[in-house]
Amino acid sequence: MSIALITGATSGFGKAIALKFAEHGYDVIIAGRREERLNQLEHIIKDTYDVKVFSLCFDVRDKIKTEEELNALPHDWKEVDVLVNNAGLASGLSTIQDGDINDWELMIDTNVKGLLYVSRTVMPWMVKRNKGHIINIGSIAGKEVYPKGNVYCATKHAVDAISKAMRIDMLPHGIKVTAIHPGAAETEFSLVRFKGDADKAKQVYNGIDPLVAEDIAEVAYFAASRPKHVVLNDIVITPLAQAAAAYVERKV
Ligand code: NDP
Ligand code: 8X3
Repeated sequence: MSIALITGATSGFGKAIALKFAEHGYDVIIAGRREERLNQLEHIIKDTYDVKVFSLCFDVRDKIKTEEELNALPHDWKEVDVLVNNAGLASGLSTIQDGDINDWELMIDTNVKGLLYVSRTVMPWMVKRNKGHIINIGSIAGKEVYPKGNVYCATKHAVDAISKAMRIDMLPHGIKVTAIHPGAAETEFSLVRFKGDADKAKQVYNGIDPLVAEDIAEVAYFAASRPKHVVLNDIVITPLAQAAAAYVERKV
């Protein structure tokens, strides 16, 4: 039996990825801050698939708690085959001169430092076994910058750089590193970015057929299910209506 650990599994991509891996027989470790959502997902997976589920409730920004929660996993659960570093967010959309420094810190602490804390703990388990696959969820914002995207784009550029660096460091250990960079996808992402303003969030997807979480889950599982000698290193995926971060064709 294989094990997948997915951060940010309470919503959007992470939830869909956890369900997809469970559907394909993986035991899954699901992580996030919202305990009730983790419990709900744990029940759904256990009721639907014949796999085991372990829920971990922690904030990836909390270095100590992240290490403690992961290190407290039972020995067998530490044989993680696939780590999906998905937890992340955008907070706010404004020029740098008008930016809210708290938003910047939230994004840097979550998207960059949180991903590193989780990876720093889990990667040695993979190295010990000379086996594993790390899937980092970047963004099209990690490949280009767009107006008012500044710090969010910087954090996702960091994810892109970290993914490349991981690939080099993991090479002697036979561990795969895949970075998936989605464009516009309708999840809770924009609701979070606009701090609960549902109208503003909806406008992001006006007149387009956006990606949905299932699209990303399919790609993540496809990457994880290639033969041993094949690695999908870097994948940019957008909806048909999006040619680049800021080039979107709307039918309105
Ligand atoms: P959602 O808001 O639907 O999901 C985000 C997930 O991240 C939630 O499960 C949330 O869980 C978790 N999360 C956020 N902050 C923390 C934290 N501090 N500690 C632990 N978990 C946290 O958005 P998406 O599914 O769209 O986003 C998933 C990833 O995909 C993010 O990294 C995002 O940047 C990236 N992305 C999204 C795109 C989009 O258009 N939707 C496109 C490209 C990339 P909880 O709140 O329970 O902690
Ligand atoms: C999310 C996609 O274009 O809103 O990472 O930054 S975008």
